[in-house]
Amino acid sequence: MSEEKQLTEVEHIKARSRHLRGTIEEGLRDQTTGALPADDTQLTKFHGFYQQDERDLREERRHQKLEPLYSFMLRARVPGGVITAQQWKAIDAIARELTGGGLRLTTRQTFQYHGILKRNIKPLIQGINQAMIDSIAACGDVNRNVLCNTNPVESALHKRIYEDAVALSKHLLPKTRAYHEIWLDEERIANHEEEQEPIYGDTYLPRKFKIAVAVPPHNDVDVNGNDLSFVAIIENGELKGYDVLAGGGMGNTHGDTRTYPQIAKNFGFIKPGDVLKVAEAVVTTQRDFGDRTDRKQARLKYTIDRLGTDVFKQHVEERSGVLFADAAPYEFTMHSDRYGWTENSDGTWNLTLFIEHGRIKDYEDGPQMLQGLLKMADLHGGDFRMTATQNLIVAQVEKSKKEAIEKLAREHGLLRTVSRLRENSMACVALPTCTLAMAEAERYLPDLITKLEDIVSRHGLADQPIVVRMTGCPNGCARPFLAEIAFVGKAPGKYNLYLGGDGKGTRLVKLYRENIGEEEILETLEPLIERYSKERQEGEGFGDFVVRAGIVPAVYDGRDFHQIHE
Ligand code: SRM
Ligand code: SF4
Repeated sequence: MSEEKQLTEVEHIKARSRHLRGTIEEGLRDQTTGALPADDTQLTKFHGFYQQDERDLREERRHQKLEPLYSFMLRARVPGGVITAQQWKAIDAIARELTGGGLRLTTRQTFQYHGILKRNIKPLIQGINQAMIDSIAACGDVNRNVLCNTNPVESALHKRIYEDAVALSKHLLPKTRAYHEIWLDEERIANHEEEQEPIYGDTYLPRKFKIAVAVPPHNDVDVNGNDLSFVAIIENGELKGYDVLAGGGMGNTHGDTRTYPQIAKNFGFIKPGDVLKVAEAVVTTQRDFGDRTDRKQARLKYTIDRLGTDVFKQHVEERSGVLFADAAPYEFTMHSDRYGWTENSDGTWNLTLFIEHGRIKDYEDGPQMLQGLLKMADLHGGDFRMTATQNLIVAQVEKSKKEAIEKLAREHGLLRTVSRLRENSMACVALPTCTLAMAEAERYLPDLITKLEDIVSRHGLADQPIVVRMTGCPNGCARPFLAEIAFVGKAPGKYNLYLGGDGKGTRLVKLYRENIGEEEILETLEPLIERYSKERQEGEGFGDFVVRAGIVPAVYDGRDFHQIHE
């Protein structure tokens, strides 16, 4: 007889939460602690924020017999990453007044505030809402911020596609009024029993859910790392429809082969008007078939691998009433942002700024990045666009203002010449705020890149754009498993080294060395880079080279990801 599996604790918390209300309001009023009750910290994610504590100070506080220094991280919902200049001024003011200072652009085209004290959460949420930004469903077991190709003003078609991304985000928002009641003091629902969640149901999804919309040849949103992606198929300047990819994701646990990153599979082509129906059908299929007994098996990628692609597709077709046509061909050739100026179809200009690991602040003895961006917001009538690689575009700049914007960017350390290696690097937040970090990422990768720059320069490869990504644990927040070289934290100062992504985000890396420190990382990589400089074929990227040379095998299915390749 098979053992009956129990629902996870998070499922019970959601079920008894009265549509995400829990006891959040009571917890906010409790002044004896800087924390919220444990159950509520699961629910606040659906409202866009996480409880954290300053990990650098944990030991010291423990010695002083003080509770950890609790604070909160809030993530906004900004589909496609577009923020007006007015909104930028508002989020800047809030960063200064109510947070630990500064902003952090994320790998999903939005921004986070860190270091918010409990008493400041409500004023902060009210502040961003006044600026017409919210944080509903930025985290939690629901559809998160929807990604969209980041230069959407380049042509009228990009605008049309961006509108689909915004519509997806809106359509899949939870319908509970909990956020409006708790944070915005709006009228309370008299009878919660009558409140409906038509798409999600009372216990929402088994796990987080992520959507991206891409415009080939640019795969800046990493379509293969999302639960669901729509890849625009454009012919003769007309949007014909989308290829629908599903079942991508990054998270896994070191050494646990039941968990793995996975590449999304292409289920076929649909018409533009069918996007919302298909997205809803994918979401409800995952709602009904996702594993609610084990959060490590609950993502859509495992549901699809368990059900099989044919059965999954049949469910989606039946629920949506949309039949998938054969997948239309498309090709990605680019993975990262186009830095510097690009011209839009309406004659305005976009300036893409490299923001190292998304961190924007005024440094005591360094660049005044916030100041610079605030001055730009004052000057320009366009908007800002956050990219899925933690960078920022000053968008729709009139030609007459180009020079002034560029000057401000240079004066405030926002426009500097960096190597191709650095430009293509990405690291997650990790320490000191991330509760799950096993090693440094954002605070360490810049130094490691400097050392790798020496190596690539020694071998004449300074101009080579190699995609390097680092995360502090295998959850994969900087999508390392789609990079060409990936470092994934195992313990303080120790990383697993993975190789072999294709530089376009369509192939997974393979584990090459386990649990190594900086010295061994450099000793391992130098001979490989030297071989690459001597043996590579015309136009061949580093990831493609290590696969062709047999240094690691090509991985297109996450189930082949784990074993180390000697
Ligand atoms: Fe992430 C959890 C930061 C993108 C996979 N992620 C976390 C938490 C909230 C830690 C926690 O649960 O306590 C991190 C907060 C750190 C901090 O102090 O800010 C965190 N994730 C981030 C961000 C800020 C990284 C960054 O450097 O930009 C990104 C915010 C995105 C956003 O705006 O929504 C971020 N996280 C991602 C991505 C990339 C993506 O979505 O394209 C992934 C991999 C894709 C995927 O989901 O498979 C990702 N984060 C995870 C996971 C593993 C999920 C899994 O399936 O196993 C966790 C842990 C979890 O959910 O249990 C996690
Ligand atoms: Fe934290 Fe791990 Fe995500 Fe990095 S990858 S932000 S360490 S959860």
